Amino acid sequence: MKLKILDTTLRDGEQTPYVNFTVDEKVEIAKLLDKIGVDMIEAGDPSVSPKIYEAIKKIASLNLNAEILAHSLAKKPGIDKAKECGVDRVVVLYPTSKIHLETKVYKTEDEAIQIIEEHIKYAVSLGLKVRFTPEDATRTEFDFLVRACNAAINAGADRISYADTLGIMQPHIFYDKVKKLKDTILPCEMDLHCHDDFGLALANGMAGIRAGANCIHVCVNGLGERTGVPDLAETIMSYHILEKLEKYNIEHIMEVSEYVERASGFFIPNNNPITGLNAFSHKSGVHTDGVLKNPSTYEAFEPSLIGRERTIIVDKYTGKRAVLSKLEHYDIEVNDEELRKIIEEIKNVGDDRKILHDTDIIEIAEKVTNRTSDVIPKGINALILISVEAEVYTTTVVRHLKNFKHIKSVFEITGEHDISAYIKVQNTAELNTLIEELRTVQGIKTTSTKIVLKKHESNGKSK
Ligand code: HCA
Repeated sequence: MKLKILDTTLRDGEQTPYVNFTVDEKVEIAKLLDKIGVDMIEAGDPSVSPKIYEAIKKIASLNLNAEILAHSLAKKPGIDKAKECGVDRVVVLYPTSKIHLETKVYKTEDEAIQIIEEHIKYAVSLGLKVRFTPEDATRTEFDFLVRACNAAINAGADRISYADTLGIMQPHIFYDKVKKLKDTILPCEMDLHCHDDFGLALANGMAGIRAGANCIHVCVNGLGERTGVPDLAETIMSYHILEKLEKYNIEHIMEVSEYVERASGFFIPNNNPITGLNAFSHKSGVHTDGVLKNPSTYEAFEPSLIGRERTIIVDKYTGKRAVLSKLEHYDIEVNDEELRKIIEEIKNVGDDRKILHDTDIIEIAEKVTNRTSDVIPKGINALILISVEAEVYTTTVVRHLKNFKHIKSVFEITGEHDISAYIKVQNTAELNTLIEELRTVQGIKTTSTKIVLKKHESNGKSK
């Protein structure tokens, strides 16, 4: 299979509501994408802002292995800017659906063809490779779509991006459409740009690749306009595991995902496939029993392939084997009767509380066995006391802090410090990273971290 992956985190990904990257962040993301081995990086539309222009130019000068693209409307100044940035390829975007032509750009079909031809010829005359994107292609009347694509190819475009701009395709319909278009237009490489409005973007993309296209557009963490486009990690792992296409360096997938998560402030839901916190966590007694005997019973692939670890969740759903494995993890030895009582207590506490942390399990074991254990549980709770610069509005800093994944609550306080943030992290390394990141927040003068040893609820229960 000749699959190519184009990552558009820096273009469509930055069109995600409330997401903006700095130039340095864009350069770093491009380098991380290149480590994974993506074939093309769509670095942005240089006409949008001076910093986007600067970032594209910097990325184009890095000599990465990936082909670097700039997006442009069918306008000469945009194409000129792409050329100035030194990219390998420019994307000429023009709408082709009736609704876009008649109610957005007010052009007839003939006028559209003339604009497409003129701008692609112009880009080719500047020595640029060209991809033509017929925007809203999946709602474009077939004969006109063929006319527009052929005009673009004749003018010098060597790639067409079949854009499902509204994300309205279904895999079986998209398969037929891609096949018919590919079989009808002049020979040309075909990209698929599928939006995820119904959660079908990756499925549509994979169907379109089967139908003869050869490139899928993705964003790290599924970013993109509205609900985004296929997630880079999901796409690469689907091909790697399900289609046995082992072309990309999957060991770097988490690195770019975590970096983009921090830089975008757009957090990955726990149940996200591949990159989500729960992707390799097992909870029910039946599942944990199976996984502890043979991980393949409930895992499609070994999490260490992408540098992740399996987690066994212990709560009221948990069976004997999982509790034992957790106790063994902390070197806590128990006999059969103690184990039975620990499980019983876990079920009672689990019925009352939403989450059981490892600290709780250790505490239950100590109570049941009457022996104290000298162990450091997973998970750290801490209070970070923050002082802000005199000229900074404290609420602005608070608003910023609320976007941090590990910060559970933030208070504006009186006294020596201005803000108190309650945080939960997995380990000291995560705590360290969080503190480092807090120090880069504009307006934060100092931080002082207090690790929580024990949290007491008002009803007297300790947590
Ligand atoms: C846009 C439109 C686009 C372009 C896709 C592409 C779409 O955001 O400007 O160039 O392949 O969905 O039509 O993202």
